[in-house]
Amino acid sequence: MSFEWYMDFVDKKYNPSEEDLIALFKVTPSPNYSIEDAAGRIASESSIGTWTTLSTMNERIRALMAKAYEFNKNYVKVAYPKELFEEGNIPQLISSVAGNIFGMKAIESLRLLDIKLPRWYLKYFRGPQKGIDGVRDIFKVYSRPLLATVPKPKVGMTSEEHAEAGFEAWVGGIDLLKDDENLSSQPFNRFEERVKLTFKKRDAAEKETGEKKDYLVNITSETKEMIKRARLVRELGGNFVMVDILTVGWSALQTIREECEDLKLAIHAHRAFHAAFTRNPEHGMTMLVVAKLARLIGVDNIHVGTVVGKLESPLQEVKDLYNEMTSQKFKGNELTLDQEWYNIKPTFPVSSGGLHPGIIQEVMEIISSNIIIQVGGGLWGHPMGGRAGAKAIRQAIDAYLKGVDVLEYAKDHEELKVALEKWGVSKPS
Ligand code: CAP
Ligand code: MG
Repeated sequence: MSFEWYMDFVDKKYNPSEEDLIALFKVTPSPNYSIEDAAGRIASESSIGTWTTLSTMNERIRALMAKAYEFNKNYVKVAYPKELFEEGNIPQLISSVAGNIFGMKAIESLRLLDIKLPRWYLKYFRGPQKGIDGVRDIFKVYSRPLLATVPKPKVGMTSEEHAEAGFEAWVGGIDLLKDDENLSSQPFNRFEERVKLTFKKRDAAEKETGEKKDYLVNITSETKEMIKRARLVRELGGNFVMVDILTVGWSALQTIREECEDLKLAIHAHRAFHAAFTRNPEHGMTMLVVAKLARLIGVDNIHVGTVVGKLESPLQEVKDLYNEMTSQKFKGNELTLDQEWYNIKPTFPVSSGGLHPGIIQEVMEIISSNIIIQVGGGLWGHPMGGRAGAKAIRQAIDAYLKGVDVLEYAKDHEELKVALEKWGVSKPS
């Protein structure tokens, strides 16, 4: 139609500059629309355009047009000029390359696969404060996965019960106690009481074991409240806060990152809510994009999936997430883009969700032993209790690191034997 100008945003000869931000999309046009029709709309609506030509256009603004420039089957790359993005503003980035475009009628489904963040953009973010090495330095543990557990039932315990569960798990061999994603400050377990009691138990467990123990304290709440809660964690001698990064939002995460710089607190990123928009292979945004932005803002740990556990986490997705979080130079493939991280520290991948002593070895084989492993039900469901559950997990890890099959190792490790009698090597769903 004469008033349309979407094809002005398609240029297959365009050669992106190093300063361009590149987005890779999987595009399914609606019936009667070509891939170019769809791509032109994506580039237009996510940069300067709208549905019709405009009397207010001029040459300076034309220079800001995004260009759909590379087409490979349903995969389209769009290049965005630097000036489209505000320095240091993640919400604005998402509102651009992951905003209105998902609702365009000419597009049946759209998935933002990856974003290549240019070097100039990275400069405006801190990245992780501790990173993998810094988190490991807290525990002085370098040759095995760090171990975390969430007291289960995931909410319902009183503060006293929560703190007691922490003591049992820490003495059994867990490094990190973790609040569950939906535990904040409920009537039966108020934040301040839980944190004070639990850190007292943490000190007792350190005394009993002679090992460093710590606590991933879920501060998820309204932003000013999160700052208050983070300050209490620091006051009580903690080194970590946990944030449900997607339910608090990007702006709040950026604020908390600034606060944690001053408080010297590491951030554990829980990704609850991600599957609402990352799981559909045809529509939404990949967890890779979420994880890259979280690393850029500066979370120290982030959940990446298990492949073998109860929550959907496909092998390639987990491998890409692990590599993108731990490398300084990520090599892209058909569904991902190259990414250099320069001086942004790596983020510690966390594998969690339906794990138990019988399948921990598979997680380390598939992903790596340089991870944080969280085991909730697979520890608190142990017939001999939480302390034995923790021991069983440490025994399963020891077996792997010694190259011994877990069934063999269980022959002379009681806690592991009992765990395998209950769960075997089953994969929960
Ligand atoms: C795991 C968990 C975690 C999930 C999150 C839960 O408990 O505490 O929140 O791992 O998923 O509430 O389910 P279990 P992901 O160990 O008892 O399964 O790590 O994929 O973000
Ligand atoms: Mg949980």
